[in-house]
Amino acid sequence: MCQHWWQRATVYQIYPRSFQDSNQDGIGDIPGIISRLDYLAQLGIEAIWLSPVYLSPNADNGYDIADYQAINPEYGTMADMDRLIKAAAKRHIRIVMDLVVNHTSDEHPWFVSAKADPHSEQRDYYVWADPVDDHAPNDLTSGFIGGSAWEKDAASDQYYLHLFSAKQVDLNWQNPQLRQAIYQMMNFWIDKGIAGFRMDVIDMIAKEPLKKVLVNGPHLHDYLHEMQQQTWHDPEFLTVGEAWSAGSKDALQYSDERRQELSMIFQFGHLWADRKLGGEKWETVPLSVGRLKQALYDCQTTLAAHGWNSLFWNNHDLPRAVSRFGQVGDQRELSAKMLAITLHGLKGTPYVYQGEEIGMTNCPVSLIEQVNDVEARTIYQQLRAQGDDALTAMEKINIFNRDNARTPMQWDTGEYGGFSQHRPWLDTNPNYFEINVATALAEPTSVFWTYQRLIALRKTEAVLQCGTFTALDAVPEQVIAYTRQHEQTTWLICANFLATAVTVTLPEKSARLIISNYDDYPAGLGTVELRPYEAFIVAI
Ligand code: TEU
Ligand code: CA
Repeated sequence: MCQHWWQRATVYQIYPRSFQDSNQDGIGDIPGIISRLDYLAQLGIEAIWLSPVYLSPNADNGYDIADYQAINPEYGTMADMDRLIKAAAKRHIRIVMDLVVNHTSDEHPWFVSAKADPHSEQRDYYVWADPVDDHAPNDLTSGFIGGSAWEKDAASDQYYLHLFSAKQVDLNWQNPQLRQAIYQMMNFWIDKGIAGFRMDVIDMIAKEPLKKVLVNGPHLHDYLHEMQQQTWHDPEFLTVGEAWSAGSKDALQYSDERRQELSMIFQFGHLWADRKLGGEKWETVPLSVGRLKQALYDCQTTLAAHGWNSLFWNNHDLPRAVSRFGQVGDQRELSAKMLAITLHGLKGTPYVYQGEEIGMTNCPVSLIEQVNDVEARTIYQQLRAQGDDALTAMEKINIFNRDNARTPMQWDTGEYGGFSQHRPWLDTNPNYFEINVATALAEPTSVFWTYQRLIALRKTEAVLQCGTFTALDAVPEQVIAYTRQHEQTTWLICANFLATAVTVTLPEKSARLIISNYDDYPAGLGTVELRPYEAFIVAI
């Protein structure tokens, strides 16, 4: 058995705005989540990563926090939050809060007083710099709006930094009082009985913007160790940092238990396998299964002895996995199950993003007015300004528009997919009539039951939890095949990533089926013809 609960558990991410509306205003909320806990218990997940529910003007749907210790009234009250923690615990589900401490909203009282008074105690909680030759201090740009990351404050004639939207102001982690204020806030939540934090863009907190160092600042790991010491301390507490910049060696630094920093990070290396390297967000290339497995394997091997992996295909910022790496036509269910089997066979903590377990798909739109995502909207304006016509710009937007993952959860065939009786804040994917929870639960061969089984296996099978990973190298490029081995048990995981059949040579051994996405599976191993998107786990 692996030591920590989070090494034996599967985490489920909830994007609260889109999960379940309880009071029919078209916006998902905390009571809505509570009403769906039995469903989550049936799926078998043991923790919920809850995207932000804090007070926020929603410039970036909650990733712009105005009060870390208050709940956004759209989502409910602090009493609802306490109820959620308790009701979840009754079902052996723990709550992991989203911690967004790289920046706050410009409406946070810290920033309000920092801006109002250059001598206020909070001034230095943020990053201020004097103009250079009457211009911004340097040419840093904001990832979201493309323009300068520096905003001028006319009253003080200084600039402040915002690496995301202008309403997401970067905090200055070099200030020890700021760090203490953050730790105090974290302890408030820990005292409430939460079981972990997911840490937004944690690789950016130690930035040194005047030196143009944005990620992996020199003191990053000092801050994380200090945070660990002054807040959760207990290695049973789950911490997962979002680190777009991290390669496998960085992942090891964050998660090596001897360093007492984080449990694990989200590393994104495998998600470049269908993107032009160094290209724009919409510059796709045909999926290279070779690059995909190399990135996954690299993390498996580098983190084998110390450290820990997170396993995920998608989240609230990314396209839906089945649309991206599988197929949304006839083979949607087959390919969604293949993706699940491939990922859940690996060593690490699996994360399931709401709707993934029923194979929800991207939701392309034709008009920019239908887009909510702040990032997609601003990039659209830039593309148009650079000369793209509306159609071309929308084609690009549809590739990365974060709304793809944020359409309301599809519960049943009722109006608005059972999410609400009111028109939702973001339109429901029109395919809800076919793809929804009620239909999936009623169909024993649905994607849902594959996830349910994989999640159950993770709980009980030591080989899945801590078995050694070994890649099978001599397989065709389109095949991902590896073994996991623990004491006397060896499992072989094998997946065909394409819709074309392929022959693969596997070890000549007798095999006992654990799970497959076809009704039957090769009776014996050896030379095997894998059918389209075929995937299985066998004990050998
Ligand atoms: O995302 C971090 C991040 O780098 C994003 O800009 C990401 O690259 C982009 O959305 C992909 O298209 C985190 C949160 O997950 C995201 O929702 C927030 O908007 C962002 O931080 C700012 O808090
Ligand atoms: Ca609501």
